[in-house]
Amino acid sequence: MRLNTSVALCLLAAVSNAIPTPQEEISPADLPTEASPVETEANDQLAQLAEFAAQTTNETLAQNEKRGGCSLWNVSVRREWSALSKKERKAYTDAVLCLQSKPARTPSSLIPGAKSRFDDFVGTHINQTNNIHYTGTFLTWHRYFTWSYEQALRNECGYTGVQPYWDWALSSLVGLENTSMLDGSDYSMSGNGENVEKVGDIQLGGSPGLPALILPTGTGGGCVTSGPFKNMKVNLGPAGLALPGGTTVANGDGLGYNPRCLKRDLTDVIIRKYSNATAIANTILKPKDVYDFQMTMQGVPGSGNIGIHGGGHYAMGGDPGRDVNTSPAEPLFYLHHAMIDRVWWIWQLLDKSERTGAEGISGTGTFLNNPPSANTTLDTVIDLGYAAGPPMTVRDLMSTTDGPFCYTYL
Ligand SMILES: *[C@@H]1O[C@H](CO)[C@@H](O)[C@H](O)[C@H]1NC(C)=O
Ligand SMILES: *[C@@H]1O[C@H](CO)[C@@H](O)[C@H](O)[C@H]1NC(C)=O
Ligand SMILES: *[C@@H]1O[C@H](CO)[C@@H](O)[C@H](O)[C@H]1NC(C)=O
Ligand SMILES: *[C@@H]1O[C@H](CO)[C@@H](O)[C@H](O)[C@H]1NC(C)=O
Ligand SMILES: *[C@@H]1O[C@H](CO)[C@@H](O)[C@H](O)[C@H]1NC(C)=O
Ligand SMILES: *[C@@H]1O[C@H](CO)[C@@H](O)[C@H](O)[C@H]1NC(C)=O
Ligand SMILES: [Cu+2]
Repeated sequence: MRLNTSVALCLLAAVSNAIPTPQEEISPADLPTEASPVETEANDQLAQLAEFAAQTTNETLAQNEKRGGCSLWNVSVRREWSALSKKERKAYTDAVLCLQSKPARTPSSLIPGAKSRFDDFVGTHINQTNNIHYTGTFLTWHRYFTWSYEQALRNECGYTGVQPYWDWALSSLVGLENTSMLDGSDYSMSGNGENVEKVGDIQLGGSPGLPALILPTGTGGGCVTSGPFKNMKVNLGPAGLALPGGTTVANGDGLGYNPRCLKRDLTDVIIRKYSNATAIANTILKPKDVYDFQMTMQGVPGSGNIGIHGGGHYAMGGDPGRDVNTSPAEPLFYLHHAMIDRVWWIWQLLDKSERTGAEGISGTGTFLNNPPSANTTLDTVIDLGYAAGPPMTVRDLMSTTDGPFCYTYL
């Protein structure tokens, strides 16, 4: 039987009632061009920029659907920790604990300290540290790494949610320990470390010839004693751990077995100074090419600014929070890098064709090109070793929806 017109119209009306009223379309002309120095205003600007990125991504998804690819119906939407329900938060930390309980795939002859699937990721990062920071692969490598970790949680530990991110602007506004992510409850990512005596500041040596950068210590410094990760063991490292008093320690190459507690030294001063809403908005709005963008984000050596990337890492503090090589042994690493990826995603979508193609890559395969190495190109291969596979070209990792990935951000 054919639907008669009035029934069809009626159904249509019912359907359109069920769809939330679409938000006002944002045109590029409406977007801010300069970050507001007022944090709350900059935070609103960020919301608008993210909305624009989501809108642009969704237009692509609607086109992809016709081609049978990643679509509005199956795209995963990554959200801020505070936007998850308690149940969703617990499901996430349970999956992380599960990954820490699964046997490693890395042969112990290669990385003796890798004892779990979680450690496979840490070991890969330690092994490649000098080839993935201040390189042409920084953004794509960490995008693929974070995505692979999310897939491991889903495929190996029964997690059905998506990778949450850490909005630093929120921490800057309310204080780290006042966020649901770090309040130490059973539904958090655990809280601060025990408050222990700390003598002296943190000094980052930087490259030879550059002045040391001084960072204050925070309100913890000892073992994490609350929340899901209170019994967690950090197995690998340290490989380049900055300690109060200006020293840096390493346990050989950091690949040996060295079980110890997870330490944190939450430092509001650092998140406020380097990763506030104005700093994030500036990182998105000022750089017009990817060289500038990734340098601003990681901090221009010698500038005295560690960038929004350094801000998140050093605000966690502790061990391995302050260890460039071993930092993925801190479960917060993946929420931090999801935010790095989100900021990049927002920046990319301000000029999609340019910034997801060859023009969106700059740099070589070595830390500040030292020692000199070949330029990174769309054909450069990224290999996550025993953590995950398969090796992928940079080309495949430039978009969160047009290649093998299928995710977006709220
Ligand atoms: C984009 O699509 C996702 C997934 O369907 C949806 O959750 C989100 O609200 C959409 N955002 C915009 C700005 O349309
Ligand atoms: C989404 O659905 C499309 C079409 O069915 C499929 O090609 C694609 O692999 C799916 N992506 C994910 C992540 O499920
Ligand atoms: C955390 O919240 C409390 C209560 O609102 C407030 O007194 C405190 O200053 C906040 N901490 C920070 C670091 O902002
Ligand atoms: C916010 O970040 C910028 C850039 O790092 C910095 O110059 C400014 O002082 C920060 N704001 C506050 C309130 O610390
Ligand atoms: C590598 O990139 C730099 C900077 O963009 C450029 O000047 C140089 O010519 C490139 N080298 C090669 C071999 O393509
Ligand atoms: C470490 O990296 C090198 C290449 O940079 C690779 O050949 C080697 O297999 C890696 N080792 C592990 C344990 O992943
Ligand atoms: Cu890294």
